[in-house]
Amino acid sequence: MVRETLVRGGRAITDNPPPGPFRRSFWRSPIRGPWLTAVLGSVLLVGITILFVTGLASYAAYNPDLGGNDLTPAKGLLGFYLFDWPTEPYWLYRLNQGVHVTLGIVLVPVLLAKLWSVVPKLFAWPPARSPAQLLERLSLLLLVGGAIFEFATGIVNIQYWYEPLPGSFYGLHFYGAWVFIGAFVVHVGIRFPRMVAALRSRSLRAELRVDTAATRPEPPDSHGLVASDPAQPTMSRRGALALVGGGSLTLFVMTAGQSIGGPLRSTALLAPRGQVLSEGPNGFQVNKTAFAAGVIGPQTGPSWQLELNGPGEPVQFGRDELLAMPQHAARLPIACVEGWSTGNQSWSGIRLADLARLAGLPGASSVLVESVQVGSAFASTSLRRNQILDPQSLLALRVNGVDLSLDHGFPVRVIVPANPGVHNTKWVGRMSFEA
Ligand SMILES: Nc1nc2c(c(=O)[nH]1)N[C@H]1C(S)=C(S)[C@@H](COP(=O)(O)O)O[C@H]1N2
Ligand SMILES: [Mo]
Repeated sequence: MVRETLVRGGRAITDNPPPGPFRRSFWRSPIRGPWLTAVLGSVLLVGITILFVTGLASYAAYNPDLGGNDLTPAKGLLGFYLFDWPTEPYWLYRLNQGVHVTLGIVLVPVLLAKLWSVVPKLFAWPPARSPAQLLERLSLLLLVGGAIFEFATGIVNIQYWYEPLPGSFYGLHFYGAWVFIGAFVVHVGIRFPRMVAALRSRSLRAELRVDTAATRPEPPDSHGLVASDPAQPTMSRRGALALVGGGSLTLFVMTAGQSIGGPLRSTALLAPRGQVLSEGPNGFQVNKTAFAAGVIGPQTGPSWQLELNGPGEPVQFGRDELLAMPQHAARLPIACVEGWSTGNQSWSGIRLADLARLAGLPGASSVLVESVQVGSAFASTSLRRNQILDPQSLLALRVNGVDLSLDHGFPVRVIVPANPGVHNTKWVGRMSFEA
């Protein structure tokens, strides 16, 4: 008697989900099914892998193992892969960030469509059929939460909406990436065979010829994606893919130009730093103006001097003395972590290697560069040996044939090939070379 009630009670839970989204009959789209999910999933599989690799590379480019650069002090084992970021090819960081940011933005519609395609599973009933299923659902929480977190923090950062971030972007995005990628690897490991089978179940080419009227649901599946009570189609699978692809393409056209430059730059309307300011030699993008950085006083006036520190006594040079030294030229872009970059600019100034020699440390393993700006995380940076030694690495005094403008770092700024923009310190006041 007691046993029977228990069994009946159990059935009641299984068979009578609460009304609304917990019932399979609630989800009626005739195009939802394993095939559509697998198509979107395979795009994300490739895209997110590229995002992860370019993200790790981007982090390495910051030299987080040097001096004051440590962006996430407690990264511990997660920094295992760090390597010496090269200075060649000079466009490496520009390409890396362009791909990372543009791809991240372009994948947003795909991610949203993928989440839509599996949303009935969020309401699976009963919520936990077995401990194993509960564990799987918790891992999906990390997967979906991790994806939304990474995309959201990335977009917030490139749009300069720092306010909603509860901490440093670098730490949040870095740790978030590891949590997310862990869940992602588990998910792909479990679902890969199902994805391949679903992709084989119909031909993409054939599907792209099916219009709305001829659209039929996929055969019933055991995973709860195909509608049990499908509605009349209002959109074909082709239409759904075109909607997602069109959204991605629109986002591409509205952002890619900020990294690629050329004619696309004028359509990069979603990019806060995509546009050039004017045609003049100093007209290329400015991230933070001198005014915004608080560099408005006499710090950069006639009394300004560059201080070089090495093993001996510090030495000082005024701007005229620096201009009297051998000047070298380099055509290099500024490429920001946020994805925007300038075209190549013609910089001229003194080689960092020559400054290391002047400081008495020609074989310096690193240099701490400090700006006259105060109170900003961007006011100092550490560069490593290969960056000091590259003949294109300059302390620039002039750009495109004229003196640097105050906004671009007058009296002197760092410019190093393949360097993240933020490490090309402006308004430099002191350089300390270390053995
Ligand atoms: N002292 C100082 N240097 C700085 C910055 C800053 O805020 N302060 N911004 C950095 C960032 S984030 C970038 S992308 C580049 C931008 O250089 P630009 O303004 O000349 O284009 O300068 C870098 N150098
Ligand atoms: Mo930047």
